[in-house]
Amino acid sequence: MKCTLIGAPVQIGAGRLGCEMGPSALRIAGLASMLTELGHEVGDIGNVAPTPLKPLLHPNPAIHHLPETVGWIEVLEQAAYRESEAAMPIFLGGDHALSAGTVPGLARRAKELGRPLFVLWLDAHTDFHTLDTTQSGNLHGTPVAYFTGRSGFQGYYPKLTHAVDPANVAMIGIRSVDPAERAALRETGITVHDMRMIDEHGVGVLLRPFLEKVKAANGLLHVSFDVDFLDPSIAPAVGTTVPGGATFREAHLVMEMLHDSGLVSSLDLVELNPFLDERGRTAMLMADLTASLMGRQVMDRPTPDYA
Ligand code: DIR
Ligand code: MN
Ligand code: MN
Ligand code: MN
Repeated sequence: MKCTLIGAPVQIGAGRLGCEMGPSALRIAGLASMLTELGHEVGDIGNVAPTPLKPLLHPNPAIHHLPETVGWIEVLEQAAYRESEAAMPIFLGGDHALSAGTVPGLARRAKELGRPLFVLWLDAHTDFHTLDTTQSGNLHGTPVAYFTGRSGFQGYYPKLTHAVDPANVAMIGIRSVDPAERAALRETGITVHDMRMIDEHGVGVLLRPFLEKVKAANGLLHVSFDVDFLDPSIAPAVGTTVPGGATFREAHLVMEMLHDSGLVSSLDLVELNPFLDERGRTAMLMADLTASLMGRQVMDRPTPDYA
């Protein structure tokens, strides 16, 4: 398959700096050559840069870097729309605010193809705040609310051309939800599989019906993969670690099932903060997981050496 790497060095959406180095670390971890070895045709358009800043002030005093975030959303919406025409775009983040750009761009593409867009959100967090409800003011906590069309962004984030139907969004790995997010999630059709459900049923059992739904609808599937989906013991390089995350095998199984489904049409790799990493081990794990998503089998996988 043809895939295109797109660096999105967004860091102002998170609470601490460092995600700007994420695209470099993922490239240095060897992502492109891993995908080439799997038989894919890999392009890399380098990093994109945000559109020029427009002054914007929101009444919520916690919010920081709103104009910068909007600049990233604008450029990434265009990049996602453009790059999804001829190849599978793989966005190298960058913090999760970038998905407020990539997902709407992919939704515009899906609409043009007459197919529904589905989103698999792999994260410890639901990122379901509006500009009014965020208490941290870290705008990486807002993309899902925005791209599913919740109100509370008008006049600030760009006007959405096509919202994603909340019934087409599934979240897996959830274990840190703010009260305002929880209340709002109850009102939507978003599927939330928290860690307790993974413990009890196994991640494969939870993922399979969602994949079947995408297939039955002839949908496109976007995967948004936040490093903190993973347990911090295997993935320390993220600013918002939460104990009790997905294990090495749970994460690989998700990727392997996604590959077997043949449904994935785009991918975000987000929240990697190389400043917090241990000699690149989280970057290498994210690259290896991407290789699983792109077809590497257990029996082919080199024994990892993340030490
Ligand atoms: C928290 C943390 N819900 C917030 N969100 C994070 O700041 O809104 N998302 N870390 O990835
Ligand atoms: Mn996130
Ligand atoms: Mn997260
Ligand atoms: Mn959040």
